[in-house]
Amino acid sequence: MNYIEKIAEKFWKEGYVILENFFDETLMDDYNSKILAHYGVNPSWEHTNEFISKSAVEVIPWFPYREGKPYFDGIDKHEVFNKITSEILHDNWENLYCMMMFSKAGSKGQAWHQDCPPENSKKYNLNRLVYTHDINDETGGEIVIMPKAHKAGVLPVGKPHEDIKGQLVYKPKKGTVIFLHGHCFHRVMPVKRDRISTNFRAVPNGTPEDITDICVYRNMRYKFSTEEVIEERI
Ligand SMILES: O=C(O)CCC(=O)C(=O)O
Ligand SMILES: [Fe+2]
Repeated sequence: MNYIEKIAEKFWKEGYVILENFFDETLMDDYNSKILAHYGVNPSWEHTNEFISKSAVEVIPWFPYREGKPYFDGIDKHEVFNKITSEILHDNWENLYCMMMFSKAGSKGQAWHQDCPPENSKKYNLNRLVYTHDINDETGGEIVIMPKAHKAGVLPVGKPHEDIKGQLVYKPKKGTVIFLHGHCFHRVMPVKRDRISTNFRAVPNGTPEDITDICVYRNMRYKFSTEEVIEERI
């Protein structure tokens, strides 16, 4: 088995795989500045207040490629990054979108969630998270992942941020990539300093474009396109 096959094998066993020092520092510094420049001029909040208070998610998303700003091809078109993706998702996988995320210092992070409903194990998104700055004790915003939860069905009902037995907490460094299955339970801890993360989401061939429209939280299912709670979970 070559190293790319080993990475994909680990992904399918655990629901995620973390690769440190994958992208070089100068590229990450450049991208981090470009992202900060965007939020500097456009710090508006894009979710409704009901969503923020109920979901315990405080993130401002930005989709640069949808705005004709393809500034991040050094990740998007990176050969090994995409080879690993092909090994995980097989032939004819597709880019879903590139999403930048910004959380203000003092914000809650993101509650436990699955990026899309887990009922059909063949319908899922692949998160390809790339960190353009270090996440550490000073920044907060650690990512918490429940290993093997991509095969665990639906996220249990409970408090949005409460610890789950078996969870693992990670502090990704600048240049780290996390390939994370969209059904695998994950959350982001409270943010102490302004936090950026980036997600080059991909999907297997034939996945509906709106696969991530409905997100599963411990207290609800939320539909972004209509800004509605479609299920209360109690
Ligand atoms: O920002 C992170 O570290 C994780 C974000 C996340 O949950 C996602 O992009 O699906
Ligand atoms: Fe997520």
